[in-house]
Amino acid sequence: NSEELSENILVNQVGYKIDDKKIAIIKGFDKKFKVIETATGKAVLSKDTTGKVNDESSGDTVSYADFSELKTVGSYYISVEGLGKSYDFKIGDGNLFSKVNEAMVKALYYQRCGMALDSKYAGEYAHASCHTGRARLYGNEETEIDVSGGWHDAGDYGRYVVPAAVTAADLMLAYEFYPQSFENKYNIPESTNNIPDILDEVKYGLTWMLKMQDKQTGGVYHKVTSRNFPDLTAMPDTDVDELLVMPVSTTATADFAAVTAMASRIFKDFDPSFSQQCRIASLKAWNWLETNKDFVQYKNPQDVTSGEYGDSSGKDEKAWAAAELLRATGDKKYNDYFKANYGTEGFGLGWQNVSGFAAISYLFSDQSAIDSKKAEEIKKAWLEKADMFVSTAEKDGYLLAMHKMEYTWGSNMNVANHAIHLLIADKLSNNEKYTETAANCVHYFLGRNTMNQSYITGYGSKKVMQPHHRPSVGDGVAEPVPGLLVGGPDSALEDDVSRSKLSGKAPAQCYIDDMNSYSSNEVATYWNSAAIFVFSFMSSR
Ligand code: G3I
Ligand code: 9MR
Ligand code: ZN
Repeated sequence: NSEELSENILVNQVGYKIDDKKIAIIKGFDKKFKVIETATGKAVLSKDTTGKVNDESSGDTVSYADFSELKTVGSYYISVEGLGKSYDFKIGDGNLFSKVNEAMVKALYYQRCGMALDSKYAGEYAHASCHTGRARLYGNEETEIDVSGGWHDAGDYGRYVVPAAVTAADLMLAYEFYPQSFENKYNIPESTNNIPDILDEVKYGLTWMLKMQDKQTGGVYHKVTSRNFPDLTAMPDTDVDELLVMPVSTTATADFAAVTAMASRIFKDFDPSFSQQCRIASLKAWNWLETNKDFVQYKNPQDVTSGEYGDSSGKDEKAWAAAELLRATGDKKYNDYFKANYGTEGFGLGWQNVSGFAAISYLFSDQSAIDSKKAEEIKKAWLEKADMFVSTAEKDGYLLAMHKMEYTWGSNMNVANHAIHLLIADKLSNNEKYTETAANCVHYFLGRNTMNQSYITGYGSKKVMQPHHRPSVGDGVAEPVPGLLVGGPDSALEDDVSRSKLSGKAPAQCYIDDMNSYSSNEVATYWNSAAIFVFSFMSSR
């Protein structure tokens, strides 16, 4: 029966924009496909597939059903004789993606710590306030400080400065580059003020981060967590393990300096006093970096097993701080530091390598103190890397700028970060190849992948139902908290479920929708935020 659902016809299960390229990916090599209108069952297009690519990351041989010429708004599916049919999808405008984008921003509200989630905003995901007690400084029995607030990092309840800084940075950049995508309100407690909701969310995260700074030295504590991860069924408000504030690190302090400098600029008109507070905190953190030139590395002591977010270098973080402080203040000394210390170092946009954020800051700065020769060099390297991504995607079966080695823990962040790189490249040097390749990230997240799986909770036909996310496990609600992007395939198989169920699979297939598979199915704020940048682009046109 050709009308049975096929796992071999892969589409963006949400949809495609009217004027965009519209491609379904077919596992195997079938010559003919049809686009069927869902309501009538009538074929509106009948065509030959193209291409035949052996995809290294998935082990699949794929061909393409290109129906870009179909520009009628509606609901459809793809049908291939002998194979069956795809999930339904829509053809529509940017609204298709702005809904998902809003849910992803709202998901950060659901991650908030230190306040009750009222049912007025959180509906069935409401819970009482959590982690509001004072936390003890590790190794200092007497001192307890207030570090309440911020976002739960991921599926756990730890709050870590390094990934939170990246989350805030992604969100601010999304707002700066695509402000038109943030005109709607998301029903959060701050929705009635005059600040865009996405910036209210950023402020929530940064207000906590400001508390993580040691007022005396300006250094920033690495994290506040319990010693060990709580039980998977623990709700935020029932997790009452003792909270520990772990020591100051170079990476936390430099990321903090960068992101508070950025906020001082972005909040200048919206919230002058918050902007000023961020500026002062940033300068103080920089001062710590100047007086503590040797790298202070964070490592979990033996008795602490919560997340580490370790790093072996603070070079990229410090360069990012210098770039943001230069952009915020115009002070030439930051340019001197940046020029002397910044190589491009891979243009990372993740928690461990932040050199890409440094580049973006330097390239889009309007300060006269920047060195135009240095900026030209960086721009050239940025565009070369973008061209490399385009050519990788042209060879990839799923049209992604992903090498098979990049399906590591949080591979979906790699997918999104490559798209961000391409979108920034397009801002530097307009090129349709860049935006088209970036859009493939969204198609991949929403189901056009070898797993036929939408990786975002609440969206798509085959959507994630069992994320490694404590509130979703513990709340007794069948549907997980919506708008969360999971980590995605991890070929290193870093949990027991993956090891027992996925061994031998191709990298892009090392994914399982199982709540115990934290290495493939956990969520994290900085995966969401990276995707938010890309979805902001998709909803902006
Ligand atoms: O960087 C290497 C790369 O050089 C190598 O080629 C590749 C081969 O597998 O591995 C890469 O390292 C991986 C690294 O992530 C990439 O960033 C490691 O295998 C992998 O173990 C590591 O995973 C991190 C994980 O914590 C374990 O430390 C994730 O990035 C990070 O997102 C995740 O963060 C956790 C927090 O600790 C706790 N809270 C939840 C959060 C999300 O799962
Ligand atoms: O829930 C934890 C998750 O947030 C982390 O990313 C992951 C890796 O550090 O660890 C999870 O906790 C597991 C622990 O490491 C081992 N025992 C089972 C825990 C999950 O319930
Ligand atoms: Zn909490």
